[in-house]
Amino acid sequence: METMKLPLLNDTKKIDDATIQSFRKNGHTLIPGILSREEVDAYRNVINNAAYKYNTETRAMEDRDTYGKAFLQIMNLWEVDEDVRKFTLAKRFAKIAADLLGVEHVRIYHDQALYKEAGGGLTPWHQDQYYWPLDTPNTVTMWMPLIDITEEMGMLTFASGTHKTGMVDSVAISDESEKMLDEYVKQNGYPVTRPQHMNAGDATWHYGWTLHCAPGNASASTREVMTIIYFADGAKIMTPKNENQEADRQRWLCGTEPGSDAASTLNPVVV
Ligand SMILES: O=C(O)CCC(=O)C(=O)O
Repeated sequence: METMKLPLLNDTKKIDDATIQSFRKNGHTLIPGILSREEVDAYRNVINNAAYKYNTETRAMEDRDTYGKAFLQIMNLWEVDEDVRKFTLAKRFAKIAADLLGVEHVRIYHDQALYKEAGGGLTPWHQDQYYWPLDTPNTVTMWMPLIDITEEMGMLTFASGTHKTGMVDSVAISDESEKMLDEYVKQNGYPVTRPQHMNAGDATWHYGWTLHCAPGNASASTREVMTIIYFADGAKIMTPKNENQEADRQRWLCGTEPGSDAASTLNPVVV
């Protein structure tokens, strides 16, 4: 029944050239109003149901490490929930990803719901692509709040221009990455910026190499965010550089051999 009522997101929205240029220069951009209020409300319901159904975190906040305190992380809901599938495989989002990257076709890497609970901790500085055994820098994450959010709910925060360097340090998201990469950002004078406010259905977009972090959630509400990671079609799988990349190769690329196209059944072309 629910399925019948969901708005389909298979039309496309044109992104202006200034937004594309700013994304490529700074490594991130904010695009407002990708979903209407009605659309985001419908998918918020769907994503919330799936996220809480598949969440496996049960520890009290004080018993978690820094990564665990940062958010509930519920991954690849499109694989297990046919309504979330309509969101993650939506052409409206994928076409924006392709236009930002300047490519014809993009594939899905994975989706993840990132719910920063009330009182949840900071998200340490990190680079997403440290985790990904992909041979292209043409990767992008869409980060979309499902409710209106302010800075103090854990707004995503970027160090502009950091995507141009590739891997800064071989460090996973942790207290260590927070310390090392914070120093790196300060020492190199990268501008640090975040939106003050985002409406539900707006989204930020960042390259896989863009350094980013988020403050803790000082509000009384959970910061409900859904993310989708895309990469340019034609990318190949690299020999994993660390054990996290090997785990990703197994999980998100179905164990496909290094040197092959990154094109497993979990990586459909979406546009
Ligand atoms: O939601 C957050 O706090 C962090 C998000 C993030 O690191 C990402 O989407 O790449």
